[in-house]
Amino acid sequence: MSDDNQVVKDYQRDGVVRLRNFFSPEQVAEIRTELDRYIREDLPSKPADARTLESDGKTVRNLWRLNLHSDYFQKLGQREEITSLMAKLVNGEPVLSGVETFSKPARIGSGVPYHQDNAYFCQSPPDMLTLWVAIDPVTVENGAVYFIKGSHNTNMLPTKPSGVTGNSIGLAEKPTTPKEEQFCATLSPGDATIHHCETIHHSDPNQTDQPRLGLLFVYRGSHTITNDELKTAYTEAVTATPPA
Ligand SMILES: O=C(O)CCC(=O)C(=O)O
Repeated sequence: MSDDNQVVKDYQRDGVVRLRNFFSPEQVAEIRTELDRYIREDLPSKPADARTLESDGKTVRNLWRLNLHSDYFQKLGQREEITSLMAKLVNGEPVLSGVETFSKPARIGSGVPYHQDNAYFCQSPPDMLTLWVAIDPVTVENGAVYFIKGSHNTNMLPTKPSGVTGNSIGLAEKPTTPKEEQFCATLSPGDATIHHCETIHHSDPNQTDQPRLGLLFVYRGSHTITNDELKTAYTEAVTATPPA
């Protein structure tokens, strides 16, 4: 079985898969340099919904819409070696619909409530996913993402507005799967995970001195369409706690 076929098999079964050395150390270094440059030189002139800040009002929690705001990240997300794998996972022509960061800075990085991404993406069929690439080491202590394997098979669960800036909608009920039984995605720089848009996941605040920067690429199959019911719930939540 080729590597890609194994990834497809694991992804379909579990709704999440970890890929070691997805980007080389050189690519990771280049991405970090470009993110730093973007924040310093470009972000100040971008609209408010290009980022979410942490509670200190100055540290970046998330960069949003980098595919629209940056040629570099748009091109990176469209590289053939990436999109050829994405095509197999979204069951069709992959459309790059987002590039963003979950930066989780040292000491101040906030948590992410239990959620399914399709509460934000609102797509039917749910042929949509996130490729999450570690730029920093990701450890249990600095806020690794926890996934509930197989939860992409449970359809969409009831949601409620979370009141969390940057993650406005979450699950109405905390899942019963204990944390010890969840998949904790510890990663080295350059490693990645791919998760289905209905896989339940969450992450804790970062109370360590080690930052935990992740760069995310979101893809959907070109055949997906907006689900009005999901969109209504999302609009209510994001209106209460913009921008995402
Ligand atoms: O990076 C994190 O802590 C959470 C990421 C997340 O929620 C997502 O990829 O949808």
